Amino acid sequence: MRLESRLSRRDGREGMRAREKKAASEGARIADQLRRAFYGSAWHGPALLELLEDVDAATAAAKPLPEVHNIWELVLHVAVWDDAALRRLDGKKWQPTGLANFPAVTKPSEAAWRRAVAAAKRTHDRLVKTVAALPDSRLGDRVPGKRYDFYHMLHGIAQHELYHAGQIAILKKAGARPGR
Ligand code: NI
Repeated sequence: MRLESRLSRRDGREGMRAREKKAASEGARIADQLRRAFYGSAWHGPALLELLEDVDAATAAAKPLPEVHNIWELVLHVAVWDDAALRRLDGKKWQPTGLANFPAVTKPSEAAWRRAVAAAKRTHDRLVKTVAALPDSRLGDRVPGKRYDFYHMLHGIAQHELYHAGQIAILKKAGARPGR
């Protein structure tokens, strides 16, 4: 009996240590950065979804800067790259180009906009979950078809989300200009 309780105590301690180790894994740390870039609290300021909180379908589909993708297109594009990261982690060569890179917005409506944001969230959540569980040893593996490794790509995904989040912040300001 006593031995059994000692053993289960030890198992509990070891379980905790294993969990701590997992929480400190590089994958878990990158997953945290991805989560912050997308949902908040990011180091620099507003994350992607924080910027989208007050954006409706009309604002998302507007083109305040004619030569620049609109907010809706940027959200679809960010999801394309979260998905690309997942495919590559799955061992596939994947380089979205053309319409696969910047999908077209068809029939804008409030429901379609909500669906687009929800789909981007789902893809991002899948990526965060996958990256959090990634063994550190995989981070040094080369991305299929690329000269860089997964560590570089996954940090790049967080950078990419915030690069386009910054564009969305500018588009919101441009769209809110008086007289428009
Ligand atoms: Ni991009």
